[in-house]
Amino acid sequence: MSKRYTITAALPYTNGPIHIGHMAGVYVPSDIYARYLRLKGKDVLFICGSDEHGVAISMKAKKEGITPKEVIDKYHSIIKDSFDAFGISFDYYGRTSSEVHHQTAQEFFKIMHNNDCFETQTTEQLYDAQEDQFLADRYVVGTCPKCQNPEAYGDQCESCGSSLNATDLIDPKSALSGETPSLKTTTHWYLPLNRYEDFLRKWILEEHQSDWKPNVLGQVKSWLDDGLKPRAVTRDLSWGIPVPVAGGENKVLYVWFDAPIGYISATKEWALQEGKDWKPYWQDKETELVHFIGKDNIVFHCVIFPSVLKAMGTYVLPTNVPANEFLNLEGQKLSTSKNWAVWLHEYLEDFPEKQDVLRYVLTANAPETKDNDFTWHDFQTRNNSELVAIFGNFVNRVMVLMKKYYEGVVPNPSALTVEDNATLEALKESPNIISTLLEQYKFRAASQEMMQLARIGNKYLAEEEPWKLIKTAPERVATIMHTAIQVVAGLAILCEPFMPKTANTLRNMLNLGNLVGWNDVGNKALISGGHVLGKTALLFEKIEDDAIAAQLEKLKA
Ligand code: B3M
Ligand code: ZN
Repeated sequence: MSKRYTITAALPYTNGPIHIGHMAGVYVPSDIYARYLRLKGKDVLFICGSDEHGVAISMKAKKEGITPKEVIDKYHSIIKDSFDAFGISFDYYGRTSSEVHHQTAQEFFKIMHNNDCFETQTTEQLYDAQEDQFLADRYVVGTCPKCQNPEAYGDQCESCGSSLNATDLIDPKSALSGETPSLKTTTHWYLPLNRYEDFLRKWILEEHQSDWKPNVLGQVKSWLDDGLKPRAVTRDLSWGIPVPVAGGENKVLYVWFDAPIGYISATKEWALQEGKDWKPYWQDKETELVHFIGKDNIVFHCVIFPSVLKAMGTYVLPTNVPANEFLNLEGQKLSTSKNWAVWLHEYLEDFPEKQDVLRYVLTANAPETKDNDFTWHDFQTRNNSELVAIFGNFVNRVMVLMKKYYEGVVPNPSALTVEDNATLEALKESPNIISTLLEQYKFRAASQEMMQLARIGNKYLAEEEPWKLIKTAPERVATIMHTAIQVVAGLAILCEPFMPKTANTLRNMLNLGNLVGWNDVGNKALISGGHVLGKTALLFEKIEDDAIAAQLEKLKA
């Protein structure tokens, strides 16, 4: 394991709220990874922030009849509140409209410009005469020349992930007027990605062939096989970071040039706030940099941003980019514009205090290797038959019996049986199995191993039936209950990355404090005889059919 971890989560555009697709794809897995490493005692910096430039925001502003500034202020706080409510434990959540970010992005551009990392090209670009607006990025929609997706944008096709020049689109239409664009000459600065092909092929397809996910390697390989082309890193737009060199008047940095630099700016802002040095987290070879993103962001995090970092010369490159695929909802693509989504802030209104249920279900069904589907029926089933019937039931029975037989004071055990030892052996093995899976970014499987430990505890109690022995063999019961409470304590720690709220409740119920960490699970009695337990609290409750029916109604409305 490395000396230091810089973990980044994709900066959400502040043109709308966060939905379950964002959580499943990026924010829950990155938070699981950060929390796990902290529990292992590692030096972790978990960074995110709002992505506040780009055409998507200008279009939202135009649609709502407000300014881009009003749009980003509105959604920056909605998004930040959602992350806080769901326990997404960023060490710092910044925003790319900040002064530090503008300076950092402009500094990157100036250094690269002075080192001849760019080429300038005067070309004919798509233009909407009626709106007097050049049409780049989401200002233009057309057919993707690679995969024929009819809804590709000027800079990217979200279906096949390709990064495009607007003039590549087949049958382009202005997203502003719906008209077919004309052409108008303009000059931009281009990042000649072709210069980085050999470096990218060696770094990714050779050095990381074995530890990067196949879906990521596949996309990168297809672009490299096609040959990389220069990509414009400036735009004829008014909303964005001004181009800081002569000739850059009325032009701004392309949002995907500036946004990933936002990870570094946010690190600087964190360091300023904490009185720390930001450089080791981005410029020390011992730092492990991991980018958590959705698959539509792979080209920017595996090709463009690494090329920028390479050009800058003093930065580390990501050791992994474990991109997830997409989550669908009730069999259809999540869609902000069609309001076919489960918005986090609305989920909390309907299911207050049930953040961990959603975190667990989105992890158990995460689209880690292929697109996956979220259904409300599955949400209900996982809650009722796993969280309530196994995890919650096991913990509750142990706590109730501890109270009933011992006034909440853990008894001392006597001789252990084969069954007791088998259960304690499973407890000892569980953290290692989960660690291996988490360090391979297999969060889905890791969550099921955590649930398996609860299953083992539940089964142990059901088979040992202490309630039948309490009169005839009280010492045996004391041993069973001492064994069972070790499993409950293990769960309190092992469930924390996945369900932090539940872990906190459990730690309080057990009076476990914060001294116990991941490495202690299974290696010593987490709770010894004489330990006074806290008050029992309900961890989960059944979700009834009518609550699910109401969600389906709402979705279809
Ligand atoms: N905001 C795209 C997205 O939300 C973009 C991510 C930026 S990460 C530097 O999918
Ligand atoms: Zn495509």
